[in-house]
Amino acid sequence: MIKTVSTTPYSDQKPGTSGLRKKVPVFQQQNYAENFIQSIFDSLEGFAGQTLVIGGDGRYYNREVIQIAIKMAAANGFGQVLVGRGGILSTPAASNVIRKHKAFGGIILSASHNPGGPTEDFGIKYNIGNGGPAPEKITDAIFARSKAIDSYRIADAADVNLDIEGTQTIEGMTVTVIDPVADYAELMEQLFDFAAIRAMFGGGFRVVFDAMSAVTGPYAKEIIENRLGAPKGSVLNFMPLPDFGGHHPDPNLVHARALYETMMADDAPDFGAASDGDGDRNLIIGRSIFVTPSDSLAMLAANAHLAPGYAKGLSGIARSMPTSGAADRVAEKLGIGMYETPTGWKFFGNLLDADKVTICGEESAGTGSNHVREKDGLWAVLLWLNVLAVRKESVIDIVREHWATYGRNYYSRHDYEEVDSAAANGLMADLRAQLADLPGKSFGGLTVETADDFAYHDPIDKSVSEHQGVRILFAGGSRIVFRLSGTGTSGATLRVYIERYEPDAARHDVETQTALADLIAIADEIAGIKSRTGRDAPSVIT
Ligand code: G16
Repeated sequence: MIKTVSTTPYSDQKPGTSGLRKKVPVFQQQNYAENFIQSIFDSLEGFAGQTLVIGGDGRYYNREVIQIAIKMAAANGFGQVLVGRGGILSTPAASNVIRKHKAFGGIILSASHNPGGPTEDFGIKYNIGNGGPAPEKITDAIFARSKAIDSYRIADAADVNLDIEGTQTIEGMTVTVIDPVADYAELMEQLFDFAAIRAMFGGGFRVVFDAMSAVTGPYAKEIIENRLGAPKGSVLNFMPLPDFGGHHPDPNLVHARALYETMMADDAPDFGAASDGDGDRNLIIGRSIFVTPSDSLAMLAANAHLAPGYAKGLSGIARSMPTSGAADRVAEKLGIGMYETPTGWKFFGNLLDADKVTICGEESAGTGSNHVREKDGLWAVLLWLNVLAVRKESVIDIVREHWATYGRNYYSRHDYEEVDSAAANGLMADLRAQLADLPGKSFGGLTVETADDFAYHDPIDKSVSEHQGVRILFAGGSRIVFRLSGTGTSGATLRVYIERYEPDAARHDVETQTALADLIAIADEIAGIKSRTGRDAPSVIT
């Protein structure tokens, strides 16, 4: 039986950088998830009888919302739901399933790298038929609908058994529980030279992958250990846990500290990597060298042709605005297009669909390509492994040679988390007010060349996205960017991105924070970070 249930709107269901992210107790309010899911369906047209993909990163509340989403999909007229066994689908795997099975779209339940558990974070996002995050015109429509919604539709049916692969039926809609790993592993085998990587592992190359008790565990076990033959135990923390073992499943130097220390030790493995809650981010560490996400994008772009899936070269590269300019130099050398987009993977979708770009990346540990429409943690790991297997050099040698060829973009991001929202908004407003006066001013020997609030003009659909971050560019190529995160769930997170370009190879060995010290001081001088936030130091430095 299909029920129509009366409801009242919530005012806070505005999707952020990547879907709606809130604390679990917020999602547990009466009809909260239902309202948002109905608002998604009400903002779409033409899905009657079509396929919807549903899956999540396995965090606390995943199974409950999956049952709700399946029953609502049935009541709203979808013809079929494909759902990952156990309710599991990594974000890139969901993107692949949507594309491969020509689904109308997908609902992915995740709060990415944010912690999970009864009082931690949860999230819902909608992906369109190309497999990518819904563009702003859809997320804006969802938000508008969520403020006016007065009822939702749901099938009054028993829960679907998510743990057995196969087909069940709800109100005439087919629900197929699929192996969450199979389609994705098959795609990776098409893109990369598994035989070469297998041979490298057979020759004693040591890899360690930390799945951080999150969704990539089953994928990494199957691909890295079973198919590529790395020794059992190469994949750590491979059981997805609802609370990620109490940790932040965030692959950075703070939350993946143990991996970092392993990789800095005298007897370190050759290659270390980690992924996040939903499997779309990556951390790459070679023996005694951390590769920043911005550098990793540039290095993967420069070497991608060594993998079979990219042998014919790249059509172009895209990066988010705060990501360092390292990839720009690669694009220039390759003679291909370079696109600078706002933060958020959704902005890459049009460029990928139009084949303007093949590889995209963000400073926030995201790299990916046209194989799906999401960033993809394991993909980045496998591309690195493929490059290492072909070049037969160490990570540190590849990094050093890259810097020697292109110059080094020293880069760091300073996050001030859970700052008072009014203070953070005030800081940004004051920065915007200073923009016109900054050009020509000097700060400790560095002169501001230009300063603006980044606006993106999408070259494909001509949409304009404004207020995407304050950029202060100095003569000589150094840069400071300020923006507020769109993924936090309490207070505001101020992100300060600091970059300096150093062409001289003799100066490529300076410790990053030291190399950026003058710019870090200037950032505080211009924005008054310490006085406004009351913080002496960032909460996280990446
Ligand atoms: C999401 C988006 C990314 C973005 C990141 C950080 O990643 O998909 O495109 O770069 O958030 O965004 P913000 O700086 O606004 O917090 P994820 O891995 O959290 O889904």
